[in-house]
Formats: sequence, C-alpha cells, structure tokens
Amino acid sequence: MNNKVALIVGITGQDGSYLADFLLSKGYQVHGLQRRSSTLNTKNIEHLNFDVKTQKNVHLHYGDLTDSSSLNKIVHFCKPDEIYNMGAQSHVHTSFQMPLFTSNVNALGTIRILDVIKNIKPDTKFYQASTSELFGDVIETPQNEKTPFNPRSPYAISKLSSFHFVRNYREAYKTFACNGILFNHESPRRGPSFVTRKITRAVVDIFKGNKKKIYLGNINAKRDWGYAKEYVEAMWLMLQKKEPDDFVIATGKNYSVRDFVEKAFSYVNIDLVWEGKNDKEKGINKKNKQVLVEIDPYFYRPTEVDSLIGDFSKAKKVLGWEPKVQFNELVEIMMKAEIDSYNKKTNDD
Ligand code: NAP
Ligand code: F7E
Repeated sequence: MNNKVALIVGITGQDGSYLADFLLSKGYQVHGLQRRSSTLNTKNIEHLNFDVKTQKNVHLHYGDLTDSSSLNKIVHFCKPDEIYNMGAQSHVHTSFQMPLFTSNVNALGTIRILDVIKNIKPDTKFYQASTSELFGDVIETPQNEKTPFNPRSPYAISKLSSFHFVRNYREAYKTFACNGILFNHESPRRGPSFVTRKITRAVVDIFKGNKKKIYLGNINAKRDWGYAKEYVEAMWLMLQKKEPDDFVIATGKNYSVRDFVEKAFSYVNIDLVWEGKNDKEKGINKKNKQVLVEIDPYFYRPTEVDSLIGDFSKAKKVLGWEPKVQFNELVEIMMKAEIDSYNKKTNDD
C-alpha cells in the first residue's frame, strides 16, 4: 500500500478500467464513480472482484457528471489525492445527434469536478482526458502540444472547453490539473461501436459463419492508434511530476480504417480485394469472391476528421513515456481476445 487514494470518474469504460488495474498494482486505494444503469455496465471491471459488502479492491459510488451533489458527496467521502476524469459521452458520431447532452457531460462535467476540488480539497491532483479530436481539421502534421486546435464535432468542442477550463483553474487557483491529449487508443475493452472493436467483432462473426458482412462509413480516415493498457501509465506519470502540464500521447504513426479492416481479416487468413468507388466500394474475399465489406453512408459524419498523427516527444522527454505496442500487434491483441471470448461464450452456452 502507498496510502494514496485515487478517484476514477468513468471507471467502467475502457480507460477507467485499465487505470483501476494500474493504480491497484501501485497500491492505491481506488474509488470509482459509476453511473446507474438499468443493464449491467460493469463488464470491464468484473475481474476486480469488487465486493459490495467489503468493498475490498475498488470502492464504487453511484454518481453522474451532470449531478454536482453526487460529485461533492463522493469527494467529501473519499478525500482523493488524485482524480482522473475519464467520464464522457465519448462517441464522436453520437455527439452530432446529442450536442447538448454531450456538452453537459463533457464540458460542464469537468467544471463541476474542478469546482469541487477548489471548494473541498484544493490539493487534489486532477487528470483531464483531453483528445486528439481537438486538432480536428489539422493545421500542421504531426500534431504536438503547440499545434493550434481546429475542432470538427460537438464532442471535440466540448472537450476543447474542458481543456481550457483545466488551464484556467491551473492559472487562477493553482489547481494541479493536467490535460492528457491522447490520440486514439484501443483494446479488447473498447466499446463495440468504435470502429476498431466493431471490425474485430464482425470479422470473428464472419469467420465463424454467424454474419455475412460488415457495413462501415469512411474507410479512408486515418488515425494514430495505440494500445489503451499502456496509455493509462502516461496519465499517472503526469500527476507524479512537480508541476502540472499538458502532454500529447500517441504512437507517431497512422493507418487508415481500410488498413485496420485488411489486417483484421488477414488474422483469420482472409485476403481482401477492393472494387468500386466511394459509397459503392466493396471489400471482397479474394478466394471465393464473397462480399464482406460494404459502405453505409449512415456512418459518415457531417464533418469528418480525415487524418491525425501525434508527436509524443515531449512525453518521452519529460515523463519518460513511449509506446511499445504498434499497429500490427494491436490488431493481433484485439483479434486474439475476440476469438478467445467468442470460444468461451460458445463453450459456456
Ligand atoms: P468510454 O469507454 O466511452 O468510457 C467513458 C466512461 O464515462 C464510462 O465509464 C461511462 O460510463 C462514463 N460516463 C459517461 N457518461 C457519464 C456521466 N454522465 N457521468 C459519469 N460518467 C459517465 O471511453 P474511453 O475510451 O475509456 O475514454 C476515456 C476518456 O478519454 C473519455 O473522456 C474519452 O472522451 C477520452 N478519450 C478517449 C480516447 C480513446 O481513444 N479511447 C482518446 C482521447 C480521449 P458507462 O459505462 O455507464 O457508459
Ligand atoms: O472512428 C471512421 C470514423 O468512432 C474512427 C473516441 O475514443 O478517438 C475516438 O474517436 C474513424 C472515424 O473513433 C465507421 O468516421 C468508418 O474517422 O472509432 P471511432 P474517433 O471518432 O476517432 C478520439 C481520440 C476520442 O477522443 C473519442 O472519444 O473511423 N469510421 N466507419 C467509423 N467509425 C465508427 N465508429 N463506425 C463505423 O462504422
């Protein structure tokens, strides 16, 4: 034990769950804010064996980023040394359908936490999950901490507001608050509606004969994709420095959605060839000519971010952090986990 207390807002999500694993391994007492949901939303943290009565490993508290009173109560109760704000309506496509809700959770939610810190426990260190989406329609390549922002979605704009609030509380009230500007990071715990996980799930279903094809949107978009499990260490490292600062976390390489699709199919020995253009383009099994990928414009966004690539040299220099898992290995990790989980489910049934 190191006697430190951490509060993770958004502990049930991909990053929150990996961060809980990481902080527990460092001896932290971990508290997590969990949203009330009518169906189970604790799949990513089930392995932690939290016990409602003994609260042995992680202490879960019901709360919501839209509800200041719950944030107040939890911080008052656990008096955290560190708060990590992973909570968000994090889906870019959905943010166009729900701009107000997205802003309430992502932008106002961050101010609500910063204000609780200021009023209840001002020495709490704060990590804010900022994002490469702030760069949007990019002004320079690769993007670093000095690159101007040019957001392209309600999600990105809500996160930009939070980014500036973090800086403002740092300057105005000396809050120890950091922005981690993280580029896309994925894992077997990624939500199923994000493109990488949507692809790995569909490829396994197609391979096992349970699905005919997958429908995707813009397969030419390029992202800098890293491995979530190793990105959470960078978050923690930011809060261990003497002074708060903002850092880009990325791999420095980018690949298209099309590359991801091809690599995932090749994991199960299916080679794809592409035919047609734009909405009519299709990914076809080279061997038996079966159509496995089609385009559905529903998945297009009103404004798209075409290409992102991050420069993580500041994080390397100041935090001593650099990524280890690269694109090919990331796809392999996700595909292996997907097949294992499919087989387990089939055996359990
Ligand atoms: P995620 O899997 O979607 O997790 C989001 C978490 O926020 C979940 O635990 C969710 O709870 C919770 N949440 C949603 N609305 C909330 C509310 N109103 N009050 C309290 N909690 C709420 O996202 P992620 O991929 O782990 O990302 C973590 C954070 O980093 C997010 O803020 C995201 O925007 C940001 N980010 C992600 C990436 C990336 O590539 N993954 C890159 C840059 C930044 P439920 O489980 O109940 O839905
Ligand atoms: O889309 C394209 C889509 O939804 C990636 C969030 O974690 O990372 C994530 O945001 C790309 C986009 O992630 C489909 O148009 C094509 O260009 O997996 P995504 P995202 O929008 O990059 C950032 C850094 C965050 O901060 C966010 O919280 O893939 N794409 N076809 C598709 N995307 C989806 N979801 N579904 C498709 O069918």
